[in-house]
Amino acid sequence: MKSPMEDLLDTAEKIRSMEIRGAALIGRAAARALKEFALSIEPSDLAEFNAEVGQAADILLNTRPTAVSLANAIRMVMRRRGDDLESARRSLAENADDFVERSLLAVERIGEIGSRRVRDGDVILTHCNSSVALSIIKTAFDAGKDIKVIATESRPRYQGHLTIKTLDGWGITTELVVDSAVRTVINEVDEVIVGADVITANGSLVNKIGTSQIALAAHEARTSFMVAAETYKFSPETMMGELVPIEMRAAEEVYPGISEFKHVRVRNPAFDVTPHQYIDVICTEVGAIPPEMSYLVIKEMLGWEMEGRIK
Ligand code: RI2
Repeated sequence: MKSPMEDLLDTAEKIRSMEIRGAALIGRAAARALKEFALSIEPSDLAEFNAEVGQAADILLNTRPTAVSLANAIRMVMRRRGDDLESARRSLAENADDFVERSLLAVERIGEIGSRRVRDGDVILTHCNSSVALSIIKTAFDAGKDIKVIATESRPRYQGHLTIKTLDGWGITTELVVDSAVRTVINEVDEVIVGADVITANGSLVNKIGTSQIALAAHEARTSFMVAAETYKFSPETMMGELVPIEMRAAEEVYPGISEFKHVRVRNPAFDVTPHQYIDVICTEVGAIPPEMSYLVIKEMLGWEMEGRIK
């Protein structure tokens, strides 16, 4: 039998190594892991409970530095804790269940909202593997729209292979292209649909590396660029002026055996920033909004966060 901390470290390692990946999934995995941890530990009083849970939250938080879904999920799970040990334990577990439920509902709702913008006969280009972008595509397809998808490989981790597997399972006609083929095919595309790791206060998008080049190609070709993002992917920190840290991942992901070279290094940023000027719409569970409205989403939906930060 593993200890509660060993179980939590297992989940943290799965998130770090990307066995569990995708901004929404890591948020839900962190919420579930914190709940299990809180229900399994045996602290002697509330102070000890808070200290142990706080330590567990920090471990999860440090696994993927860019994804604000992780930070927002953890904060939502940790808020409003009771005045005694058992009520604190209970409210943490309830908050975790509530987060998971609302996160799953958001994916469904965004599917409905975003799919209304997809027309019969459209060709959609998607990058990486976003469960929320796929929800839009699936909802449009289930509504009887005749659509075709172009999916990028999404090097270096090839999340595009996960995307084509899912699309194939749904019976959606799909074409796989290398990342550098986007400009060649963009004139055949009616809309780009991508997910999000972070939306900043000014409406910019932080998403899988390569997204910003696609946005640039779409902008040049006058192709619509749609982002699918739950409200907990909006970053309150950016409202306080903070910049989003871009996760740098291992060189081996790009070139296994790179260490044999003496004069070559690999740079492997996992994400890039797409300026809001290149985004037509962000589909959230509270509506399809222009990127410029991101500030309001943070204020209205994540307002509780600001209260704690402005003294
Ligand atoms: P959903 C992924 O990051 C991709 O960048 C994807 O666009 C984003 O999370 C959102 O995914 P990674 O974990 O939450 O592959 O929409 O680095 O599933």
